[in-house]
Parts: sequence; C-alpha cells; structure tokens
Amino acid sequence: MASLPRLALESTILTHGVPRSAAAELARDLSALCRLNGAQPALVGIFRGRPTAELTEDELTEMLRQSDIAKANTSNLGVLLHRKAHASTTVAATMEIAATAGIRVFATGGIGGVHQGFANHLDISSDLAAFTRFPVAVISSGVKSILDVVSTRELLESLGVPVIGFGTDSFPAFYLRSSRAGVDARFDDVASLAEFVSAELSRTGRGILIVNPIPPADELNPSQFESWLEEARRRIPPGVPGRSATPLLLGGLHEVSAGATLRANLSLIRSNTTLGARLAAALGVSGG
Ligand code: PSU
Ligand code: MN
Repeated sequence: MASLPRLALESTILTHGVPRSAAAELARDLSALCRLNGAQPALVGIFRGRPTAELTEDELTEMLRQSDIAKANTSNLGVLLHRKAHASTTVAATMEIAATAGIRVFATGGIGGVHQGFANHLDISSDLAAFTRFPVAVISSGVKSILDVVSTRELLESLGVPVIGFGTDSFPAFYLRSSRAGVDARFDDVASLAEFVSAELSRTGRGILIVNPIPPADELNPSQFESWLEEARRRIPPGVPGRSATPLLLGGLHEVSAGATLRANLSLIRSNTTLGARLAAALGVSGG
C-alpha cells in the first residue's frame, strides 16, 4: 500500500500547552484523527539531540516523564541538538523540521505572536518570522487573546505572510471564533484550498497561515473569558521571562476556568488536525 501523505504535529502543545495528565491521550487522539481523515501523523520533536518528524509513542512517553523539558524555537534549536537534549518544538521549530522532511501541512492549536505589555519590553514569537522561511501550510485557530491579536495580524501582513480563513472572513482569537482583524482571503472547501496551497508553496517557497475557528459549540463566552484571563494574570509573579510566561498563563487559565479553557483548547486542536489531515490528503491526491 502506498504511504499516506503526512501531517506534521508539534510537541510543544503536548509538553507545555496542556497539563501533563492530558498529553498522552491527546497525542493518541490526534494520531487517530489524522489517519481517519487520510493522513499519516508526523509528530515533530527533538529526541536526545535528534530532530525528527517521527517521534514514536515510546519516545514521547519518555519525554513526558521529564518534568522540565526544553522548548525549542528556531533560535535555540541548534544548541539543543548540540547538547543532545530532549526538546519539544514550537510552531517555528516544527515548521523548520517539517520542511526539511518534505512535509507540507502542519496542524496545531494556536501560533505564537505579539505579546501585550510593550511598556516593559518587546516579546514577539519567532513563529511569525518562520512563515517567511519555511514552505509549510500551518492550520491554527489564530492566536490566543492573551496576546495582542490585532498587532500579531498586522505583523503577519508586514512580513508578507498569506493568511487564509477557512470558512471565515475574520482572524480568529483561539477560544473565540472572531476578532477585529481580518484575513487575506477566504476558502470554503478543502479541494480549492489544496489547489491554492500547492501552487503558493511551490511559487514562494515560504509558509502559509490557514486559520480555522474553534467549533461553534466549544467557543467561550467573551466576557467570561476576560474575567478568567484577569485572574490568571494576577497569579503570575512579576518578571517571568520569555519562554516561560505563556505556559504559566495557560496553566493558570485552565485552573481558574475549572477546565473550560482546556476543553476549548482540545476541541480546536482536534478540529485543526482533522482539517489538516483532509488538506494533506487532498494535496497528496493532486500530487502537487
Ligand atoms: N499557543 C497556544 N498553545 C501553545 C503554544 C502557542 O495556544 O502551546 C505554543 C506553540 O508551540 C507556539 C509557542 O509555537 O507556544 C510559542 O511560544 P513563544 O511565544 O515562546 O514563541
Ligand atoms: Mn517570546
């Protein structure tokens, strides 16, 4: 049997995005969804200094046993390889490794972006620049409103990254289906999306961001979310640096919302994985 087209999945959502207790089951779920929709799951991470798009269940189990696992973006990736460390990969590092492995589609929850609070210092995820370097189509539900959604959208525009809405004209804000920001174009079916993605990836050799809003039944109530976010922010000690801030805030949100933000998070990751697998399958068929 010919092998199925691959869909890349990132490991940071497993190690840092959800509580450890939910990670192994989520990984199994995503693999099953992937296969069900016509694609081969390709879990990306760094195992003992080896970058791979084929993390096995045993390797993931060993990584999840480590309490403090490094989170690799494109800046620290090389050093982690040099040190022969285990590391999970963010959107940026996953795009790099997927591109090297010849994988064209990658599904995740949300991408990193521009943080709020510029009064103190600038904090912008290396995910955004990765789209200008690696030819991978990334399916996400936009960015969490813990970030500055509108500035993130503006920076994507500045960097010349195509932002495509799947079934939406609005740039989604993760737990919420829409925001004040828009998309460059809207597609409503997988076949025409695949046709565009295939042409665009080979034309530019750069990435594409495809945004897929959270399923309507799992969207959170905006004012309720705002109050949870305020409470979660209060719990973070001042001066927490760069890579640690987001995971701490997410953990806090899961806690103060009594699991509601986690359920929403899992729902959109599943939905993005389903769309990603269907897109990979359609690209596989077109052979483009
Ligand atoms: N957004 C989420 N959940 C996550 C992440 C982002 O809703 O787990 C992870 C992704 O791996 C993303 C990374 O690439 O955080 C961005 O981190 P940083 O801002 O440090 O670049
Ligand atoms: Mn950062």
